[in-house]
Amino acid sequence: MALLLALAISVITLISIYFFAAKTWWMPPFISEYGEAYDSHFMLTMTAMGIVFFLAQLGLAYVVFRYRDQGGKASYSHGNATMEVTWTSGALVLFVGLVLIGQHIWQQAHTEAPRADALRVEFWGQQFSWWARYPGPDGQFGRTLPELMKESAGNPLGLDPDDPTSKDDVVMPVVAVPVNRQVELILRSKDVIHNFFVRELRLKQDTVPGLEMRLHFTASEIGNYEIPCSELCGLGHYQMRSFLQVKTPEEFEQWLRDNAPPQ
Ligand SMILES: [Cu+2]
Repeated sequence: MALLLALAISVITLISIYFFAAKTWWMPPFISEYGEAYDSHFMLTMTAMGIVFFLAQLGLAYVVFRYRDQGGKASYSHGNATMEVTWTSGALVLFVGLVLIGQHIWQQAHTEAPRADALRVEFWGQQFSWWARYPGPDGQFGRTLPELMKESAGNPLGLDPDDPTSKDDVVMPVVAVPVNRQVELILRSKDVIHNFFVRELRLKQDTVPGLEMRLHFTASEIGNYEIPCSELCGLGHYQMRSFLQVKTPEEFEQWLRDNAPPQ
């Protein structure tokens, strides 16, 4: 019985490792400047954790077999302090080390200043949809007032009609961007914490009510990419999604004009 269990553990371990090594279920190809560094850091993490996983499961299989029931009396063990300290500090070094190696990728997208000519777009999360806002020809985001937020009145973000800079703001349920141009995304939330996640950009960031979370990226492939909300935000969370549409510069400008509010 113990031999069978040890074998089952080993076989399940090998099958799991095979699916990761063969990349059976994997991320789609990346389309942002962070992709290469992100993917190599991801592989480093997976390899390090894969080795730990393999050794730990092998150890488990060995112990199951080695200490199988042989009719003797069980004895009490108080554990081994040296070994406890060794693998706890080993795990600490591994986790902190991986964070230190990878943090420059996060830093590039979040704390480095965007280029002066970057396209600024606000992206708002709400239960349970997304809204993108463009500043329009005047380049300025108009004032928004919470008491004016009303979807049925066609004003989901509460644009203030008394503010002249809000008159040309474009509000859309999807976010379109021109290819190969830097975009500064300003993430906001109307209610609870949501999460902006585009696998192809290799970017993921919470949207927090009351805060403006900024990040920037340059999309290099034309296409339509899903934005599933990735923070459990309520009953309708499962259907909260939008799309990132990467277009040619001409198509993008046309799209902006087509969706501009009537003047
Ligand atoms: Cu959400």
